[in-house]
Amino acid sequence: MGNGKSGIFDTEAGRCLQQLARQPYDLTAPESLTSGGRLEKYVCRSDSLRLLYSTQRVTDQVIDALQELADECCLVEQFRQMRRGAVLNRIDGWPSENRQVLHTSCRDIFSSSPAEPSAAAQAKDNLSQLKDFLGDLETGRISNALGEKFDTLIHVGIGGSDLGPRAIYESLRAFGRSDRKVYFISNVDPDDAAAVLEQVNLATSLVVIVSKSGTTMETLANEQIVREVLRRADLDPRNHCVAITGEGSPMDNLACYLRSFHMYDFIGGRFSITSMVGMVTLGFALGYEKILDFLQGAAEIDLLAEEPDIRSNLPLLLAMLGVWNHTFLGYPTLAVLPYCQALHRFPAHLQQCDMESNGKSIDRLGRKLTHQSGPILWGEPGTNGQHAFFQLLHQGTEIVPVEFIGFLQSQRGIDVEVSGTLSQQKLVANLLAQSVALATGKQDENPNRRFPGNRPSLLLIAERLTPAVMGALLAVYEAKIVFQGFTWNINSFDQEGVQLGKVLATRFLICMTEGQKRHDSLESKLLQIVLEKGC
Ligand code: G6Q
Repeated sequence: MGNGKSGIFDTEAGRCLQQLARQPYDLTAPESLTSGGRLEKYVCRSDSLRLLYSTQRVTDQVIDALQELADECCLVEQFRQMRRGAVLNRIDGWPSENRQVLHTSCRDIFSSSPAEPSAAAQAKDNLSQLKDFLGDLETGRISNALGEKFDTLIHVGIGGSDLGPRAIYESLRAFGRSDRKVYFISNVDPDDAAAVLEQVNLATSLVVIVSKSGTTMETLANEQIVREVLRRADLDPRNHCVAITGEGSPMDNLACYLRSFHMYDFIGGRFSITSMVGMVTLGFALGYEKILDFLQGAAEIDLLAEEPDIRSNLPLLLAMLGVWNHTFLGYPTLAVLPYCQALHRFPAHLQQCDMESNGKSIDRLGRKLTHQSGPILWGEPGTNGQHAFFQLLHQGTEIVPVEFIGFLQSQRGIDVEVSGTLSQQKLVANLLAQSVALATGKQDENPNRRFPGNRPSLLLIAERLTPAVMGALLAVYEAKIVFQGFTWNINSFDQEGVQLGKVLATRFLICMTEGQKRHDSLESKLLQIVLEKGC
């Protein structure tokens, strides 16, 4: 916490919010949404997005207290320091990654005075290398052994080296080049690679291997599968494989790759989409100009996130509404529900970005937290979800705050009027209906048909999901996660919690390769039981 206090409840604003949380705004009262100009008042704007939050259980007093909490925790000041290169990825007094957090530099390329000039210069340099590479693919200067152009890209990576690039690629496919295809391989399940490799023309495929560490078991295994399949097709893997990796990593060896792009310690995997981790694949799919639009959208939000007024700072407001729901009203999960098919992988990306960042139990001094850290995040696109889990959202015993994301226009513009309305209108009508139904509920003498209401939601709305809007949406969520981590006083930028499983998996693999030498070990006993045939 910027003020050195250990817990959110030690702050004056925290105590005030605890009081206010005893009697949150009643969304089920008559005219609860329309009185006092609430619908019009509770709207926050960025250049391309609008956040509508009248369906949250908040009042002006709550928003004022959230502003005070943001100020007491120095959230905006810490965000400014982050963008300027402060070493925020650390636990004071304990060995930790001890790194800067500069994913924002990847898009700080439009201003003449970037927040951290050397990282921004590096980002510009990488982009110019990428521009040349894409140009060479276009002209055929880089081609396969037969001089044919590459028309397919296979992106191999996992976790942060997969989820974000995949989610953004899916979200912008409508803007993709029709002459190019992109596939992803991530899981160490050999069927994942096999399913992709059996449907591509390997001869015209580029394989982009993405691993910041260059040591990730799944990615190295998948790389070898792809290389072997290339060799079996009489193709030289070196002429097809591109590496995206950390400088000096075991993969940073140009002798094995057609081309290498670098990423840096100061960009965490789950925050790396706007680095070369995402840009090479997106540049191939969309073209260079569109990735610049995407980066510009993100850059605009990074600047907005430095605005101190919560009512004008959309990512800060989103973050603090989340803190209100989770920390003060006590709702343990959060559903992000895009009413947009193109965003079908976005909740999966946010699941990693949010839960790996804020799923922590100690503060930035290594002390046990005295409050909850991040919520469990989940989601699926609407309207599909309405025919699945919305029953629980409306009538279940668990209250789940919802963040709806919607667009007024479709991406592809192909739509037909059925029963007097377009499908896009049906989509938006459903989105609005769900938000109102969750808030106001419905009385009925039949208890089975009663909707309790008071289930908070908000709407993130834009005109159309373009590359620039997607960049903005991504940066909003990245900044939200960072602001919440600062509020909960945790280090959002490491992921020690994923290490233990990796170590144990290696022990099982050793057991598998060495046979059952150590018959008494847990690993050996469990393996024997699992591998027993015919069970
Ligand atoms: C993300 C995490 C993690 C990481 C993967 C892949 O923030 O660090 O999900 O991205 O484990 O790591 P590599 O890129 O090093 O292969």
